[in-house]
Amino acid sequence: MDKITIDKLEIFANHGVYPEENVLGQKFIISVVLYTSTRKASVTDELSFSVNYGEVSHFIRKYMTEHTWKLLECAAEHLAQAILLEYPLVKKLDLEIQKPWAPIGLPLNTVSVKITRGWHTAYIALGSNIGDKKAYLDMAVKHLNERKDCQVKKVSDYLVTEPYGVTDQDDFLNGALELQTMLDPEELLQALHQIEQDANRVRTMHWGPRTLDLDILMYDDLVLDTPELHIPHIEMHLRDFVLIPMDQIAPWKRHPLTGKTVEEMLQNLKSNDK
Ligand code: PH2
Ligand code: MG
Ligand code: MG
Repeated sequence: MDKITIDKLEIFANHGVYPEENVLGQKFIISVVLYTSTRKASVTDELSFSVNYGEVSHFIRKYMTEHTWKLLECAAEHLAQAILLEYPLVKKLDLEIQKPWAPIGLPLNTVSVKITRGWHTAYIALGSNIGDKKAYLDMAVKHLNERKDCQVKKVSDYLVTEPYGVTDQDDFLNGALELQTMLDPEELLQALHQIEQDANRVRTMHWGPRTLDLDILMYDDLVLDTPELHIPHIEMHLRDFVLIPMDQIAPWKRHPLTGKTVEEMLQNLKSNDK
């Protein structure tokens, strides 16, 4: 992607662990690389199609002087998120904050923290088979969308499905959604668990009845396996209640390991069932 760079913007602010830093203030030097497509602006010569680096620079100065954090890490994290929220054309950024006068009692050139942050696309499966199933799925969509670090981009229709696995339970209502998120996979899992808990989910038996089940299906083209989390979802290609709603919102999306599109996975599943 194209980049717009602001290099070594100097500001005076109060971030620091030592109390005197919060009172006296000191110099911070901020560099940011904004990843955005410059194409539309370059063919039209229209600033509104791009990101105004002057505006971003003033935004950075205002944001960094209106807040005080102890850690450079914390300042960088908040500033990165604030820029991503304020400038939707910026999909990703590299941000460095330097503190050349860090009062550590030794001479040094500078200290700094450098981070990369951006928006990711995740697909989430929704399921419920207890109580007001539609209300639970609607609640999940609403709660996710209410977070400023998440934006629900697409929601499939909901469909009634027979229970898969443990079949001696009520029918499910299933769906899928596309999410734009700044959360990393572990944080996203945490957020989904919190929403499941808010829906009064009790975890009794594996694959048992549940008010709300939220599973990460895919996260960008990431392949991740930890004891808590498998991305892509290990059984997504075997589940019509996942692939049918996914086929509505992202039929072209490819499984990062098999290379098959959602549409192909659904066709394969249908022909294997015959
Ligand atoms: N979820 C399960 C087990 N079985 N069956 C259907 N029809 N829908 C589900 O969401 C579902 C299931 C475990 O997550
Ligand atoms: Mg599940
Ligand atoms: Mg689950």
